[in-house]
Amino acid sequence: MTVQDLEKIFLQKIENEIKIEPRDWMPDAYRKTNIRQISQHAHSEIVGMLPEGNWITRAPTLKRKAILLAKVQDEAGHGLYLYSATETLGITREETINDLHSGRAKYSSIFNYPTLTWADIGAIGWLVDGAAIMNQVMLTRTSYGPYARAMVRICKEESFHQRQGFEILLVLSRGSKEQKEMCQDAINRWWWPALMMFGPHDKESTHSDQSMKWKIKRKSNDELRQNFVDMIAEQIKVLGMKLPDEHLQWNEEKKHYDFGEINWEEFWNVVKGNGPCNKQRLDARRKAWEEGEWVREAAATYAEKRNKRQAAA
Ligand code: BYC
Repeated sequence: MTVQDLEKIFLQKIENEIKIEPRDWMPDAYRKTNIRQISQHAHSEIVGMLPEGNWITRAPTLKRKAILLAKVQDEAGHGLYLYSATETLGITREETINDLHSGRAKYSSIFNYPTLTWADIGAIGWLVDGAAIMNQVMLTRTSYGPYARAMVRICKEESFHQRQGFEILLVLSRGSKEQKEMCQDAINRWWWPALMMFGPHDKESTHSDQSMKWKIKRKSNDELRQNFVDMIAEQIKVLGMKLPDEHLQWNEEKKHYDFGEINWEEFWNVVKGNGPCNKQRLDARRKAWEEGEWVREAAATYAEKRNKRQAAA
């Protein structure tokens, strides 16, 4: 079969909503785009554990601590499914992780902001996990099978995360004057970075056109961002708080909320490594990798010995 024939079969599968599986022929660029996106997603899950992990020892009650601990562990699980999905595309875990540590691979800009108060844990759950779900629900229908299947479970867990975040803010919003202020302050600081999670405007997005054709992405960056604004603009009414955007207003004609412009200079600055916590996050990941060396060695030695024992038996 010629490459043209193989490509035709591949495109027919995409057209007919048949998932592409690891052993199927796929264009090199499709493989590369998936490796890029899935591994960056995996890195985001793992780096995303850091700002929240920062509050495990300071959660206000034992119950809150247990919930936060479970949530952070869920993120590790998400990283695991996603690194495994990346491996099905023919790249090793070591290579993807090296790309993160060397700064070659990106992770979501959002995790380069600090968590200053307990209300930030609420804002992350509500806004950051909320934005993540908005994006990831469409990814349950992405064309690469292992990625789509990983997303189904991840979305279920993320929706629990979002509710726990909203509940933290709901309690604070009904609390003392100081608690209300803390709640508003966290919303003020996380709102714009959460909107940045969806990536550049469609017209500036390098990969969108091709990714939409291959059905890796099903909705555009701007479309998802608009859906998110529409959802949060309603939910914030329950909290009795305000979103920090004077342009936010219901547009009856468009049946959407209008909203202000993102500070793109800030976005690209953070993406390029100059956000408030970029260095701290990468240093923490590199340290964890170095300190985990003995665990990887022990596991590999155990597996090798067990294989030899089984072969001899
Ligand atoms: N941060 O052509 P574009 C989570 C990069 S959190 C950093 O539109 P694409 C979690 C982009 O990579 C969320 N970089 O790209 C929640 C590209 O650069 P490269 C993680 C960004 O891929 C709570 C360039 O800008 N979710 O899971 O078509 C706790 C041009 O962009 C960002 C995912 O990763 C950004 N915000 O669309 C713990 C979802 N935005 O790669 C964890 C999967 C853009 O050419 N990913 N860039 O060097 C996606 O859906 C897509 O990759 C994006 C971007 C929508 C993010």
